[in-house]
Amino acid sequence: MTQRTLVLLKPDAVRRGLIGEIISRIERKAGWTISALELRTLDQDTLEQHYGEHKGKPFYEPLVDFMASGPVVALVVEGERVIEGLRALAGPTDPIAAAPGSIRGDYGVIVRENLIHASDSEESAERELKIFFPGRF
Ligand code: IDP
Repeated sequence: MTQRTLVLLKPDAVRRGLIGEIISRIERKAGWTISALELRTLDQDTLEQHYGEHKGKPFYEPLVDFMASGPVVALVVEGERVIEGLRALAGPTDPIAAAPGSIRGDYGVIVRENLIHASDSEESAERELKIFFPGRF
């Protein structure tokens, strides 16, 4: 089952110099391919589209501020069961609950600055690819 997913290396990952480390973990998974990759600073409109489901929650405003606080790396990754696989590689939302060996488990402490976003379903992936790479996928 070949899929595509949208991955963001969040501003904390970029600031901490973890781009290479995280991308190398993705590249090492056999058969997965990076089909787009770009460093960019996200604007409010893009973030509102991306995180709209969380609007109104107490963590929404600080999350958007954090996500706009510096550049992110946006990637499209393609391959066998890549949606589920990247969520497993990232680990759960709370880095303290994430197992060592996962990206969040190895590098994260606080929930907001948890290094990486990866689409959580085929529907989310389709929606997010259109936001970040319109007309390309
Ligand atoms: P996910 O990124 O693991 O899919 P979501 O529930 O979609 O998690 O939340 C989106 C992002 O919002 C998280 O990755 C994290 O950065 C932030 N976030 C979620 N819940 C909290 C919270 O309770 N406090 C602070 N930040 C949160």
